[in-house]
Amino acid sequence: MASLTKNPNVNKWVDEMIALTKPDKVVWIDGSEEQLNVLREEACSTGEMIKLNPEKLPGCLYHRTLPNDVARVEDRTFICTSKKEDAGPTNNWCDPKEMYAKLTPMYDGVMKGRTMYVIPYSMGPIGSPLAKVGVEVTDSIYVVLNMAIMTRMGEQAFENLGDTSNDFVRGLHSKANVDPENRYIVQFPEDNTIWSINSAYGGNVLLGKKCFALRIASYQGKNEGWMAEHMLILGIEKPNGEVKYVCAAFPSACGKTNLAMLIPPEVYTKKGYKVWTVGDDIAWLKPGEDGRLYAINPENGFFGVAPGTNEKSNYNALASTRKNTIFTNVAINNDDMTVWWEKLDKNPPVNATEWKGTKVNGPEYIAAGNKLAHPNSRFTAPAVNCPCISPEFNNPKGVPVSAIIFGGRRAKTAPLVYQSFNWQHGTFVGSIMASETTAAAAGAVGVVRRDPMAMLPFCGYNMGDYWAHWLEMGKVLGDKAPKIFNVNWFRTDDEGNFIWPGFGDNMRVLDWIIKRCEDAVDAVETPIGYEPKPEDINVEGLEDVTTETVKGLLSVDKDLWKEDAKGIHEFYAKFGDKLPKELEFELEGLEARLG
Ligand code: OXD
Ligand code: MN
Repeated sequence: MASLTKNPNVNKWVDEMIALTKPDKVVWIDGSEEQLNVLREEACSTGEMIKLNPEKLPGCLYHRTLPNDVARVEDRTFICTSKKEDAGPTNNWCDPKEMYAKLTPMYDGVMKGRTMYVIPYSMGPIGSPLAKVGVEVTDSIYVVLNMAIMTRMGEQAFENLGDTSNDFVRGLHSKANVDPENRYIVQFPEDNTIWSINSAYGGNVLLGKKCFALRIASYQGKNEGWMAEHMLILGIEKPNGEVKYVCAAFPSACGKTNLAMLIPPEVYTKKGYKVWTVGDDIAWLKPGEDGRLYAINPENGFFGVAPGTNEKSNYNALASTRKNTIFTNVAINNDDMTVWWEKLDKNPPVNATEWKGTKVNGPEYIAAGNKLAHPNSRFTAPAVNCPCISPEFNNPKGVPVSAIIFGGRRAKTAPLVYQSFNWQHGTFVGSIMASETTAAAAGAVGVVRRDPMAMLPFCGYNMGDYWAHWLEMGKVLGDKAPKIFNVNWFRTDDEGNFIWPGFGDNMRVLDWIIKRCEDAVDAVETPIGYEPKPEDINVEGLEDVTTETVKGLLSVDKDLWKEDAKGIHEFYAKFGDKLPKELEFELEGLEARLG
């Protein structure tokens, strides 16, 4: 099939990839519904995808991955820069020449007997000065169909690139034999290149997402004066119609999608507050003409964790999945070909197929201690489906950011919310983020790990240099910089129960944050930052939470923090002289204030 672009850089690279992988056939993806329908039919005829109930879930497809291939694989993810120190102590590193030499034979002829799909895509709205183009070649229809939801895919992306530019990210993916022993997810930031092999799971193979929009883009951002962050973007519309935008970074599976699509509690909706979703996972941020920081969501859909999503926890996410959505590794209700996952409702299907493909009696299977859906099972849903998608979603300029929020899952240390003293201190607050691990990444669950800015698995270069870039951006933005906050929805009582109700009620904390950005409310200075006066967190309409409860949620246990500071010293020590002096200074300041 003929190329869809005159761009010689794209064509040369695609020819090289064809010569390497030797597919039987090459299909350029133009993005048309017609072509996508042919691929959907083909995938359903081979069993790669399963068509779901056309009345209840129109346009929805089901896919199951191999049980060995259900999450991102951080231990097999590499940043290959010519100098090891440019990848830094938190990334796996390998010399690019060595890695190319190791992987090239694995790709040699890997697509024999298969079709290569050439996918042009834009990360960011077409025509946006903040958008970037990628081309992914893959032997997986599942990848094509997911990229069709997650990106602006097809010929239009080439229009953005033009006929001569070389500024596109080259992504080579082959599922090969889905062999976990030879699985590699490799970023070559100096070459704008990503090679992924032996996986067919989302985060490893939808190369526009984590690999490009975070790892490669963070590196590009450092060189080009912008930032690629693991952040949701939401707009809070106030009763006067004004919308304030905030970005928030949480480690994987801490409820980013839930916060992004939050429905405010009644005390707020009845006054006229509304929340608009711009993005649920990734933000690209760049200073605008007026000197403020602007954010776009480079993605075009949501690749969300299904279990736990329900009418109550996230009405908008669930609504987003009711048409044209791909479900991966959830359970099927064979009676009506719909889908089910843990906590969707209290009625697991009796006639079920669990995520690995075995027919089971759902309630009995669960009673025996099994899960019907994999804990990291996903929906890939188009952003346009979301009832609260922001009218600014496609705005090429992006949205102006008033606040940046960090957060994690900490049972005792971090209070419900605090504000940093300034951008430098805020950078410090982001750098000391920590959380308990979850099922989104392979490995142990429930272990506390440092996850600065929620970027630990996604920063495409040395995290010390990344912090320096943050500090630099603060200087560029000056007094127009967003205010920086930290939140923790996950404090527990002595029995291990969450104290704060979370979900829609997080609006009460966002309300304080917005008021702080507007200088409309006071704060109390504590050793760790500015905290609300307990009575300034609106608890009207809450059953179990009083101002007294909030007071407890805001308490700072100095001994725990002193212990934490020791851990931060250890963590910082890894970065040697790449650690910005400013952060060391902030840590010393914290310790001095703790006494
Ligand atoms: C994700 C993740 O899939 O952060 O978004 O793991
Ligand atoms: Mn994420």
